[in-house]
Amino acid sequence: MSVQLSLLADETGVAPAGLEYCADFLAPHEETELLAQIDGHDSPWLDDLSRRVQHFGYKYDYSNRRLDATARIGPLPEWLVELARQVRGVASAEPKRLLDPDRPFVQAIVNEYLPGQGVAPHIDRDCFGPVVATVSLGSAINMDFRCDATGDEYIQRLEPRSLVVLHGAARSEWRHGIAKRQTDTWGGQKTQRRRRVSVTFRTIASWASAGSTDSAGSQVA
Ligand SMILES: O=C(O)CCC(=O)C(=O)O
Repeated sequence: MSVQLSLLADETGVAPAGLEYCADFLAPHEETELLAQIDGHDSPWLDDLSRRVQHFGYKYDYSNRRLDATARIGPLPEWLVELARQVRGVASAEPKRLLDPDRPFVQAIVNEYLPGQGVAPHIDRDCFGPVVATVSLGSAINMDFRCDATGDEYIQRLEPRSLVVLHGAARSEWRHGIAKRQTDTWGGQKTQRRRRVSVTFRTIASWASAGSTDSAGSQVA
Protein backbone atom coordinates (compact mmCIF):
# COMPACT_ATOMS: atom_id res chain seq x y z
CA MET A 1 0.00 0.00 0.00
CA SER A 2 1.39 3.39 -0.82
CA VAL A 3 0.90 6.06 1.80
CA GLN A 4 1.11 9.74 0.90
CA LEU A 5 2.92 11.53 3.73
CA SER A 6 2.18 15.21 4.18
CA LEU A 7 3.64 17.70 6.58
CA LEU A 8 1.80 18.08 9.85
CA ALA A 9 0.64 21.58 10.64
CA ASP A 10 3.63 22.44 12.85
CA GLU A 11 6.32 21.01 10.60
CA THR A 12 7.87 23.15 7.94
CA GLY A 13 10.38 20.71 6.37
CA VAL A 14 13.78 21.73 5.01
CA ALA A 15 13.81 24.78 2.75
CA PRO A 16 14.53 24.09 -0.92
CA ALA A 17 17.93 25.24 -2.20
CA GLY A 18 17.43 28.59 -3.88
CA LEU A 19 14.60 29.82 -1.67
CA GLU A 20 15.46 33.16 -0.05
CA TYR A 21 13.07 34.76 2.40
CA CYS A 22 13.42 38.33 3.64
CA ALA A 23 11.06 39.41 6.44
CA ASP A 24 10.32 43.14 6.75
CA PHE A 25 11.53 43.81 3.23
CA LEU A 26 9.18 46.82 3.16
CA ALA A 27 8.41 49.42 5.80
CA PRO A 28 4.71 49.68 6.82
CA HIS A 29 4.31 53.00 4.99
CA GLU A 30 5.73 51.46 1.78
CA GLU A 31 3.18 48.64 2.03
CA THR A 32 0.36 51.19 2.45
CA GLU A 33 1.59 53.18 -0.56
CA LEU A 34 1.86 50.09 -2.74
CA LEU A 35 -1.65 48.93 -1.84
CA ALA A 36 -3.00 52.39 -2.62
CA GLN A 37 -1.23 52.30 -5.99
CA ILE A 38 -2.53 48.78 -6.76
CA ASP A 39 -6.10 49.70 -5.79
CA GLY A 40 -6.05 53.17 -7.40
CA HIS A 41 -9.01 54.27 -9.48
CA ASP A 42 -7.48 53.25 -12.83
CA SER A 43 -5.98 49.98 -11.60
CA PRO A 44 -6.13 47.21 -14.25
CA TRP A 45 -7.76 44.41 -12.25
CA LEU A 46 -8.80 41.39 -14.34
CA ASP A 47 -11.32 38.91 -13.01
CA ASP A 48 -11.16 36.11 -15.55
CA LEU A 49 -9.53 33.73 -13.00
CA SER A 50 -10.87 32.56 -9.64
CA ARG A 51 -8.84 35.44 -8.12
CA ARG A 52 -8.23 38.97 -9.41
CA VAL A 53 -4.92 39.75 -11.12
CA GLN A 54 -3.11 42.64 -12.77
CA HIS A 55 -0.44 42.10 -15.45
CA PHE A 56 2.38 44.50 -16.23
CA GLY A 57 5.08 44.33 -18.92
CA TYR A 58 3.70 41.19 -20.59
CA LYS A 59 0.31 39.50 -20.25
CA TYR A 60 0.66 35.85 -19.30
CA ASP A 61 -1.80 33.54 -21.09
CA TYR A 62 -3.12 31.27 -18.32
CA SER A 63 -5.21 29.12 -20.70
CA ASN A 64 -2.31 28.17 -22.94
CA ARG A 65 0.29 28.63 -20.20
CA ARG A 66 2.53 30.64 -22.43
CA LEU A 67 3.89 34.05 -23.09
CA ASP A 68 5.38 35.30 -26.32
CA ALA A 69 6.42 38.62 -27.79
CA THR A 70 2.83 39.43 -28.79
CA ALA A 71 1.99 39.52 -25.08
CA ARG A 72 3.89 42.77 -24.64
CA ILE A 73 1.91 45.43 -22.78
CA GLY A 74 4.65 48.02 -22.36
CA PRO A 75 7.39 48.93 -19.92
CA LEU A 76 6.83 48.41 -16.22
CA PRO A 77 5.41 51.53 -14.57
CA GLU A 78 7.87 53.53 -12.47
CA TRP A 79 6.49 52.28 -9.13
CA LEU A 80 7.22 48.69 -10.19
CA VAL A 81 10.64 49.60 -11.63
CA GLU A 82 11.55 51.05 -8.24
CA LEU A 83 10.24 48.00 -6.35
CA ALA A 84 12.13 45.68 -8.74
CA ARG A 85 15.36 47.55 -7.98
CA GLN A 86 14.75 47.14 -4.25
CA VAL A 87 14.17 43.40 -4.78
CA ARG A 88 17.45 42.94 -6.65
CA GLY A 89 19.18 45.02 -3.99
CA VAL A 90 18.44 42.53 -1.20
CA ALA A 91 18.84 39.31 -3.24
CA SER A 92 21.93 37.16 -2.62
CA ALA A 93 24.88 36.99 -5.02
CA GLU A 94 23.49 34.23 -7.29
CA PRO A 95 20.11 35.79 -8.21
CA LYS A 96 21.84 39.18 -8.38
CA ARG A 97 24.25 37.76 -10.96
CA LEU A 98 21.31 36.44 -13.01
CA LEU A 99 19.49 39.78 -13.02
CA ASP A 100 20.25 42.92 -15.03
CA PRO A 101 21.27 45.65 -12.54
CA ASP A 102 19.45 48.36 -14.50
CA ARG A 103 16.36 46.41 -15.40
CA PRO A 104 16.16 43.37 -13.16
CA PHE A 105 12.62 42.30 -14.13
CA VAL A 106 10.41 42.97 -17.15
CA GLN A 107 7.13 41.41 -16.07
CA ALA A 108 5.01 41.63 -12.93
CA ILE A 109 1.73 40.02 -11.90
CA VAL A 110 -0.28 41.32 -8.97
CA ASN A 111 -2.45 38.62 -7.38
CA GLU A 112 -5.25 39.24 -4.91
CA TYR A 113 -6.22 36.44 -2.51
CA LEU A 114 -9.41 36.82 -0.52
CA PRO A 115 -9.91 34.25 2.27
CA GLY A 116 -10.60 30.91 0.57
CA GLN A 117 -8.66 31.75 -2.58
CA GLY A 118 -5.26 30.33 -3.58
CA VAL A 119 -3.12 29.18 -6.45
CA ALA A 120 -2.67 25.57 -7.56
CA PRO A 121 0.76 23.99 -6.99
CA HIS A 122 2.94 24.72 -10.01
CA ILE A 123 6.43 25.35 -11.30
CA ASP A 124 6.65 28.58 -13.28
CA ARG A 125 6.82 27.85 -17.00
CA ASP A 126 10.07 27.95 -18.95
CA CYS A 127 8.96 31.07 -20.79
CA PHE A 128 10.04 32.83 -17.60
CA GLY A 129 13.64 33.31 -16.54
CA PRO A 130 15.65 31.76 -13.71
CA VAL A 131 14.64 34.15 -10.90
CA VAL A 132 11.12 34.75 -9.61
CA ALA A 133 10.50 37.16 -6.72
CA THR A 134 7.33 37.90 -4.77
CA VAL A 135 6.53 40.76 -2.42
CA SER A 136 3.65 40.10 0.01
CA LEU A 137 1.18 42.77 1.15
CA GLY A 138 -1.77 42.48 3.52
CA SER A 139 -2.51 39.15 5.16
CA ALA A 140 0.09 36.52 6.04
CA ILE A 141 -0.35 33.20 4.25
CA ASN A 142 1.28 29.75 4.09
CA MET A 143 2.95 28.84 0.81
CA ASP A 144 3.41 25.10 0.24
CA PHE A 145 6.43 23.72 -1.60
CA ARG A 146 6.81 20.17 -2.93
CA CYS A 147 9.57 18.46 -4.89
CA ASP A 148 8.00 15.69 -6.97
CA ALA A 149 11.35 13.96 -7.55
CA THR A 150 12.06 13.43 -3.84
CA GLY A 151 8.64 13.87 -2.23
CA ASP A 152 10.13 16.54 0.06
CA GLU A 153 7.76 19.22 1.30
CA TYR A 154 8.26 22.60 2.88
CA ILE A 155 5.96 25.34 4.16
CA GLN A 156 7.07 28.96 3.93
CA ARG A 157 5.05 31.44 5.95
CA LEU A 158 4.80 34.64 3.88
CA GLU A 159 4.37 37.53 6.27
CA PRO A 160 3.11 40.91 5.09
CA ARG A 161 5.93 43.15 3.77
CA SER A 162 8.17 40.13 3.15
CA LEU A 163 10.03 39.14 0.01
CA VAL A 164 10.61 35.63 -1.28
CA VAL A 165 13.11 35.01 -4.09
CA LEU A 166 13.14 31.66 -5.93
CA HIS A 167 16.03 30.49 -8.06
CA GLY A 168 17.84 27.20 -8.65
CA ALA A 169 15.96 24.10 -7.42
CA ALA A 170 13.32 26.18 -5.61
CA ARG A 171 12.47 27.83 -8.93
CA SER A 172 12.68 24.90 -11.31
CA GLU A 173 12.29 21.63 -9.37
CA TRP A 174 9.83 22.43 -6.58
CA ARG A 175 6.16 23.21 -7.07
CA HIS A 176 4.78 26.08 -5.03
CA GLY A 177 1.15 26.84 -4.30
CA ILE A 178 -1.32 28.34 -1.85
CA ALA A 179 -4.15 26.13 -0.58
CA LYS A 180 -7.67 27.47 -1.09
CA ARG A 181 -8.80 27.80 2.51
CA GLN A 182 -9.93 30.39 5.05
CA THR A 183 -7.31 29.73 7.74
CA ASP A 184 -3.68 28.64 8.05
CA THR A 185 -1.99 26.94 10.98
CA TRP A 186 1.34 28.42 11.95
CA GLY A 187 3.32 28.07 15.19
CA GLY A 188 0.53 25.92 16.59
CA GLN A 189 -2.06 28.66 16.06
CA LYS A 190 -4.91 28.68 13.58
CA THR A 191 -4.93 32.10 11.92
CA GLN A 192 -7.78 33.57 9.91
CA ARG A 193 -6.67 34.81 6.50
CA ARG A 194 -7.51 38.34 5.41
CA ARG A 195 -6.99 39.91 2.01
CA ARG A 196 -3.48 39.31 0.68
CA VAL A 197 -2.01 41.02 -2.36
CA SER A 198 1.25 39.83 -3.90
CA VAL A 199 3.50 41.31 -6.57
CA THR A 200 5.49 38.67 -8.46
CA PHE A 201 8.37 39.76 -10.69
CA ARG A 202 9.80 37.69 -13.49
CA THR A 203 12.20 37.93 -16.37
CA ILE A 204 11.39 36.46 -19.76
CA ALA A 205 13.44 33.52 -21.09
CA SER A 206 15.80 33.54 -24.04
CA TRP A 207 13.66 34.92 -26.89
CA ALA A 208 13.63 38.29 -25.12
CA SER A 209 17.31 38.36 -24.21
CA ALA A 210 18.10 37.30 -27.79
CA GLY A 211 16.67 40.65 -28.86
CA SER A 212 13.33 39.63 -30.36
CA THR A 213 10.92 42.30 -31.41
CA ASP A 214 7.40 42.63 -30.15
CA SER A 215 4.23 42.98 -32.21
CA ALA A 216 4.72 46.73 -32.42
CA GLY A 217 8.21 46.15 -33.82
CA SER A 218 10.03 47.60 -30.85
CA GLN A 219 12.90 45.95 -29.07
CA VAL A 220 11.74 43.56 -26.35
CA ALA A 221 14.92 43.08 -24.32
O1 LIG B 1 1.03 35.08 -4.80
C1 LIG B 1 2.05 34.46 -4.65
O2 LIG B 1 2.74 34.55 -3.64
C2 LIG B 1 2.54 33.50 -5.72
C3 LIG B 1 1.93 33.72 -7.05
C4 LIG B 1 2.27 32.66 -8.02
O3 LIG B 1 2.78 31.61 -7.69
C5 LIG B 1 2.01 32.87 -9.43
O4 LIG B 1 1.51 33.94 -9.81
O5 LIG B 1 2.32 31.97 -10.23
